[in-house]
Amino acid sequence: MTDPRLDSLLLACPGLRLKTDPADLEHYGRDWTRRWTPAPLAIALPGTVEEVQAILRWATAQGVAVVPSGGRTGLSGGAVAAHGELVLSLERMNRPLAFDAVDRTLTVQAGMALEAVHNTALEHGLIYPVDFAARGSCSIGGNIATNAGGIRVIRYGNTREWIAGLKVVTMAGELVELNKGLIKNSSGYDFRQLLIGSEGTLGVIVEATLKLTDPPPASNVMLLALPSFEVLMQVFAAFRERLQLQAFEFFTDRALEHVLAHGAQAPFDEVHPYYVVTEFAAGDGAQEAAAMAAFEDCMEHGWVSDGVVSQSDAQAAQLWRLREGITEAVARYKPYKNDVSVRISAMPAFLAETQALIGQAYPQFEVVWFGHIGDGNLHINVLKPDETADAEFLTQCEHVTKLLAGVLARFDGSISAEHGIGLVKKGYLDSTRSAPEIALMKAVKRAFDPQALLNPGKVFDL
Ligand code: 2HG
Ligand code: ZN
Repeated sequence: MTDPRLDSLLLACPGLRLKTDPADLEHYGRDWTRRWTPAPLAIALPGTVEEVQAILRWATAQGVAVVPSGGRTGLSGGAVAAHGELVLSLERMNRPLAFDAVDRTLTVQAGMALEAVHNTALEHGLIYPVDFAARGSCSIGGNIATNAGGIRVIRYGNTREWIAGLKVVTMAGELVELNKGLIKNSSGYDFRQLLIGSEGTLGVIVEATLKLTDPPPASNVMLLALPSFEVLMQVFAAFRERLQLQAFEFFTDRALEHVLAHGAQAPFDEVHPYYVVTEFAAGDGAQEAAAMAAFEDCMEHGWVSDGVVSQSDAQAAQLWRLREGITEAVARYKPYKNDVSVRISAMPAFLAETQALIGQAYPQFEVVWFGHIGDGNLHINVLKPDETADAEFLTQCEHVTKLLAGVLARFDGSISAEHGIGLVKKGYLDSTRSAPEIALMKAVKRAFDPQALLNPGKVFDL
């Protein structure tokens, strides 16, 4: 072990598992953004809450910066360690701890993968309903730290709605229990909600008590082809009026092209400019009839040009793949990602304006549009042209984001709907949050972490 600080860490936390191999530093020092060169001091892999406390006490005493680390599937650089920080990986703390049938809660360690949480809930006949494509690799602690959204927000809300309690270790090494699984608790500030979405800047989440609910009946998935995006909201209204929607997702022909090139099966013989994937309860005659009525209504109005409904679970998975496979299918083009939201009602106007703006400023760009349109959340992926150098592409994309931030400010939208601010969007935070709000955020950060050692430089610079 080369750095003497690590000897003192092992004295403070005897038996702590540490990794310092260059390959490990590289692996744990980055997330899915791939923009920064990882350069952590070392990787600490505690196995207990007490070890997390000892690490943070040591870091505070030594003035060492710490980056909390889950599955590192984030898209905003929130888990990047590029400046000699100690990475605190929760990956060994990945077990379910307790299930309570009366409270309908599942208490888990923060390093548990979302998919493992889903499976454990199902073993008890219940579901944890937050879901998205990275389910196999992301960790529940990371989901909570970013208030992750995903494909079922329209039905169940964000991660925020599903957290009954948190155990958090502060930089002082203190363990705080937030809300303790209570449903009603009007005893002052709700630090649980403050920690949710704080992107690892206020404390390290070590355990979470998750709310569970009844599984929905089996679901049907319908893929719709749309002639234009102007009709998107009419289609949404037609379906939402008649059905309890579990998802309402959108993507363009460009997005589909990439997923097909990546091995998915074409859903229709013809190409259409826009597509929607929607999900609703199956095996319920009334829901199915309502879905058909909505579809026919849309066809009559010319809002929909074609459609297909899943006839089996396998076909439902195939249709979902067309939407969930987009991120992976475009990954090889090193896309610059924007994850924005506006009120649902403003979506068509916002889409028209931003499409025109980007098209005029950078006509050479291939832009892949998709997202959780039923929540007003759009993912805008700008693909890097092969001939453009990385640095030049980044400068151009930063300019695009600046333009986008201007439009968002006018629409009262958000520069990050569900991925977080991290490093990627901190320069644009003021398009969404006012100066007094940002000042309050900084004051809160100082109260939790006076030396600014926890995930420094993420969300804002102090
Ligand atoms: C999704 O909705 C994820 O698939 C990823 O939030 C979005 O890759 C993206 O831009
Ligand atoms: Zn998303």
